[in-house]
Amino acid sequence: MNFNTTIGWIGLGNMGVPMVRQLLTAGYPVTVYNRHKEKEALILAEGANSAESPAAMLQVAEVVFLMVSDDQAIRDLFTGEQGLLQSPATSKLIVNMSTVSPGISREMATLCQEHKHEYLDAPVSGSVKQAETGQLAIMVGGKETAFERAKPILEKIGKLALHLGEAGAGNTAKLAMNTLLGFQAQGLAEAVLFAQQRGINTSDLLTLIQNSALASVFINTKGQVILNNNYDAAFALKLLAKDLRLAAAEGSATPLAEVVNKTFQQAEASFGDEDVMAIFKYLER
Ligand code: NA7
Repeated sequence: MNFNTTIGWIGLGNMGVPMVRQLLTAGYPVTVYNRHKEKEALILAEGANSAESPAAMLQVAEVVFLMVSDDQAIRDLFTGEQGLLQSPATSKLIVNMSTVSPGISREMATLCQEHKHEYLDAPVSGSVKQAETGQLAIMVGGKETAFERAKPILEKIGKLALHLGEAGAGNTAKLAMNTLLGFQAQGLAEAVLFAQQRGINTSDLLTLIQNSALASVFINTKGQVILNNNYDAAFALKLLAKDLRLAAAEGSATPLAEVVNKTFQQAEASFGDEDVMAIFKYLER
């Protein structure tokens, strides 16, 4: 891969736009596609080109990335009318960075192989801030040869790109990470509530935690969310609820995962658009 490699990018949401910016800044030619075309205007003004459809994109791009919402979006974009696999092109590399189920990645990897393309799942850890600074951590599933092909580009988007195994391994790792994120969010909420109900000041409790072996960037950041009573979504609760559902659908849930999944599913109706830490407001009611 060199800087003449034409990159295709599907999905210009909150994450997609800053990730494309990193690639433009690195000097790659980028062709974009978004279902609602009006969202393309911003990034076209910054030097990207537009493709009429995913199939048309595969005619011009050697490597295509996807950053979209869910399994259904992936299915539509690969197999729908004018989808990627409707193109007669071969030998392309398709990198799915969306947080989706390991199952759909295995399915798309098989379809890609039938169409003589390579497929990687490469979901990310980190949010918009990390996307804006190229500091995402990228977990990758798929063939080693495909990973080596994608690596120079992934390194422009993230600080780490780690190959974990066959197709679906990246998605599995992402679900493991977000399961832990759910535990930590609910754990912090419950510790603050326990202390508050017994007269301990929240700010004092957080200071104690940050000066103990439990200190972490996560607790520091999310502790501030509770203290400032500002639940604007850095990572929306409904997205974590989606990931916990995907993890549960993998079967053989462990005891804590079952409880935390249940709590987030119940909280989603009232607090879905707020930050994950709004789990505190749900438990406080
Ligand atoms: P956003 O900002 O909600 O953006 C979602 C993107 O997915 C956006 O480009 C959508 O296109 C696209 N989308 C959703 N459904 C479809 C279908 N059916 N077909 C085509 N395109 C679709 O999400 P983020 O950028 O924050 O996050 C993306 C991923 O990272 C996600 O997996 C998270 O869990 C983590 P639209 O603009 O609506 O036309």
